Amino acid sequence: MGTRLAWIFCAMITPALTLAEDDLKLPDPLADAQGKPITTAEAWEKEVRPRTLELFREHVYGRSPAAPKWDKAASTFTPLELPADSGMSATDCVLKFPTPKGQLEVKLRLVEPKPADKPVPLFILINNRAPDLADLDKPNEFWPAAKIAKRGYATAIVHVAQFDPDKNEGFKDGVHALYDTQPRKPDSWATIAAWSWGASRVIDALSTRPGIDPKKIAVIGHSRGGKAALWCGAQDERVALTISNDSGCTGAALSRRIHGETVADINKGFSHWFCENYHRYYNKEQELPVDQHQLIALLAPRLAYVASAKEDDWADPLGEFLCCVHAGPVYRLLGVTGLESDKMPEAGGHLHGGRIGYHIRPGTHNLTLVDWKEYLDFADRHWK
Ligand code: GTR
Repeated sequence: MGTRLAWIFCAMITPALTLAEDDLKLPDPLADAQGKPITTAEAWEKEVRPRTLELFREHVYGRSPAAPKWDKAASTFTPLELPADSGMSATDCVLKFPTPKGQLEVKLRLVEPKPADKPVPLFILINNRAPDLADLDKPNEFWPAAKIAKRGYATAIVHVAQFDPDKNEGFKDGVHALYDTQPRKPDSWATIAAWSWGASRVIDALSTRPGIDPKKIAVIGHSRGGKAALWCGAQDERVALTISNDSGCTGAALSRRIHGETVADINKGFSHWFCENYHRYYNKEQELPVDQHQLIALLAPRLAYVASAKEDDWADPLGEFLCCVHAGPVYRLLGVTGLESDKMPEAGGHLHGGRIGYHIRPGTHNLTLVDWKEYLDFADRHWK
């Protein structure tokens, strides 16, 4: 404990973070299978990136099935009535996908700015909270659709329960009922991976919509939804900007810091979120073949954003920041800057200049208007 406090103190006063590396013994994100650091973008793309993805599949999130073909003809898009001066249009979409055991139906609400003279970027929010956050008659901070539209962005909200209800019932419902075969394997996908896979199904459909710019699709999630957003962005390279809002343990926080929620805590509290293999690492973080900075590295050179809340100690804000710092070598190898600085901002501050954005907001665990403003500012800076 003493060492950890001393380390936090050092990290706060010095921009150099070599001590963190020594202390945490993080896996080198650029190491090949023999442990030797690679030096070319090609080796990253062909060798280390696929291997890193496989390690996360096998040991953490589990393996998801291949994408089904979106059934465009069977899907429906129903416009909602909104006041003419609302500055937006809204559409209820019901997407259909054939699966091995019947049809998957995905419902979502899409809000687009109006008028729009060219295709616009899209923010897909993975909603792990109440379904009525999608209700446009009840404006809320979690999905401030009208405000997002006013900034010139489209946004869609999709509820996680239709992919997999957030409960441990032995993987009998949601997409597991449509895909899984028994017995389950130690690396079978679980709930977080099902949500990530679901967000990719939304991209299947909305990336073909004429009003949407398919090169500017962001996937965002809060907390458990943020873990899902990161895993979605890691696997699905159509995601141009991946946003983790307070995702914490097995999201954007380094597991080896053992601060706040640990691998044992999360697996005991939510035994249905990750694959069975991940349960082998209770109090054995050092034995994990990957740590979460490598998940951010899988987003490189695409845009990534990690946000923390100052009082959200359970999610380990410093661990989330360091995760971004330690993804940096991969961004650099690919010729771009990850975080623009290794120095953690004070609460209220942000880093928007690099391909990895970061902010820490005063206050507690939540997705708020303050967070959304930061995300939209970051998107403006990199996309407009
Ligand atoms: C907590 C859990 C976190 C986080 C959070 C949430 O109870 O320990 O990992 O996901 O729930 O989703 O709000």
